[in-house]
Order: sequence, then C-alpha cells, then structure tokens
Amino acid sequence: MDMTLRWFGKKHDSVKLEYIKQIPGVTGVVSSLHDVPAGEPWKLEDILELKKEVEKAGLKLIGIESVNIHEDIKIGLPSREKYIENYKISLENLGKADVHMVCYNFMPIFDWTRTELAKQLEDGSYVMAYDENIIKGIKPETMFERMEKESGGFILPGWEPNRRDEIMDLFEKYKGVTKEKLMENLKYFLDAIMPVCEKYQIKMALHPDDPAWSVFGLPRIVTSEKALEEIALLNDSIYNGFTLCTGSLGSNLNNNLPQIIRNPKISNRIHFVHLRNMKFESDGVFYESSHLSCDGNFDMYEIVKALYDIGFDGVVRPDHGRMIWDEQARPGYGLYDRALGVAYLNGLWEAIRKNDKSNK
Ligand SMILES: [Mn+2]
Repeated sequence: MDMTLRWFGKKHDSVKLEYIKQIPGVTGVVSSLHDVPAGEPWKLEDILELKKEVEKAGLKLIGIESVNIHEDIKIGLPSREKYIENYKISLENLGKADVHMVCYNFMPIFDWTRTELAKQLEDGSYVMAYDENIIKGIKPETMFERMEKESGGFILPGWEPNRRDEIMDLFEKYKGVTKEKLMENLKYFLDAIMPVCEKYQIKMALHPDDPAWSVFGLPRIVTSEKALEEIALLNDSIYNGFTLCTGSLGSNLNNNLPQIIRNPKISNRIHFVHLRNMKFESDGVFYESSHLSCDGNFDMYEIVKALYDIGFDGVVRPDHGRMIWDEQARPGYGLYDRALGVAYLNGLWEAIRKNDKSNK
C-alpha cells in the first residue's frame, strides 16, 4: 500500500512538499497539471517537470488526480474523437514518464458539490458540509457564486470561475443525455483508451460521483455497488478500475462500504482509495468529520480491514480534512488534519496486519 497525499502543485497549493515528506509513512503524492484545460493533451516535458519537483522533495509522483474528461466525451458529441485522441496522448506521455495510475471522474458539468466550505463545529474547527435541501432550492448559477465566495481565493477543481459562462450552454447540451446514454459514452471512452492503458500499464481509477446521486437534474452513473459492477463489465481490462472514495460512495447511506470493497467483481479493480469519514445529521445532510470512526458514521476499522483482507496494495490517501489550528489552505486540503488522518489510518493498518495470524 502506498500512502500518499494530494498536492495541487506549487502554484495552487499552500502545503509544501517538504511538509508532506515529514508525515510518517507518506511515500508520495498524487498531483495534476492544473493549468492544462480538460481536453488538451499533456506534454511529456510538463509531466517530467512536475515529477522532478516532487522527487526533489524525496517523494514519488505515484499517480495523477486527475486527468479531466472533456464534456464532449461525456455528452457523446462527434468532437469527442479529437478529445479522446488528446486523452490518449496524455496517457502515453504519462506512461513514458513512468506514471501508472490515473484518477478521473465522469460527472457531467460539476465536480464534487458541497453547500458549505467552512462550517464551524463546536470545537472551533471548520469542515465542508452538504445539505440536499439547499441544492433543491437553488439554481446552478447561484451555486457557482456560492462556491467561489467560500473558496478563500483558491480555485476549486471543476468550479473554475472561467467555466461559469459555459455552464448554461452545457446544461443545454446535456438535454437528452440519459443515464443510459452517459454509460454508453463511458464505454466508448474506455474502449478507446484501454489499448493505451494496456501498453503503458496505466490503471484508470474512476472516481465515484459526489454526492452519489443526480444534482441539478443532471445524470450521474457512478453511485452504487451495482453501478460499479456494471462499469467493471463495460471493458474487461483490469486497467478499467476505480477510485474507492468512502466520502463519495458513502454519501448515500444505502452504500455498504466494506461490502463494496469485498465484492469480488469490484475488489481487484480498486486502484486508488480515498479515505474520509462523514457525520450525518439526516439523510442527505452531512459534514466531513475527522477521520476517526467515533467522529462520523463510517466504521473506519471495518473499511481498512476490508482493504487489508482483499490484499489491497494500491495507492491510498486521506481525503478531505477539517481546517484546524488556524491553518489557511484550500478547503478540505489543509496539511494538519490530513496528517492526523494518515497517522490514524497507518495505525489501523499496522494493528490489523499484526493481528493477522496468517501473516500474509
Ligand atoms: Mn474522493
């Protein structure tokens, strides 16, 4: 298992690689070329530069989060051919740079959605929160302004201010794109890129939709155990895999996380894991708590145990953390609480491993 942290690059992240290096047990980071717009091919030299910077700090660039998918691919427009070709170039260059894990998502228009980016808890910490009742009552444009206002000056993936004008246009283009159609378009994309992934041994790790249901009337397909089973069948290659994100799949309390991890149709395709806990106030109303089992609704021991039992040896990272100790950072991506998350998850892993009498 490779314990990592997400790092947004020198230009977009307040957390230094040197600090990440000081967290016990962290061997690398997952990062991205955040200045390359979705649909553009990644240049080998840019990837190598990022890699060099990470390695200079004594860390490994273990994977990419994310190489974003152009909307035309998701919508299934004829122009997708060009964008798929570009995506293949990006994958090829990543392979040449010896990077073998790529996280991506297939959510229409919006990336992850929260209604509050800095909700204060009783202990003074700040967390991200979601309230389905607020989403139901507002238009997407309003949501965009809300995210921008609360982001503390950082550009959030999927919520880039320059996308605002595209949004209404995109809503128009998504008319008629049903869940079935979106699933077909995912298959089309996977079938096209899998030969490149096979050649360069790049594990594609599809991130679940967050939250795991449709928002603003847009279709969403990566939402449940059944959906993951269906997606695994879209393309046989083992490189067609998943990011098991507890926070995203877990947003729907009907999703049994340890059961999903142990599902043999899914388990060997888990290439990347995001671990975080969430506290539910009611169905569809939650905030992102500390990683500890006792602070949220998920039993983190059972989740890590399931990963251990399936022999998981991929990439893992703590997910969003709280903002504590007056840290100023990207919402969800401060150093301190994610470091606490790493320490806790490493502790769980060591205890489970040492209690395993079979000692595999
Ligand atoms: Mn995640």
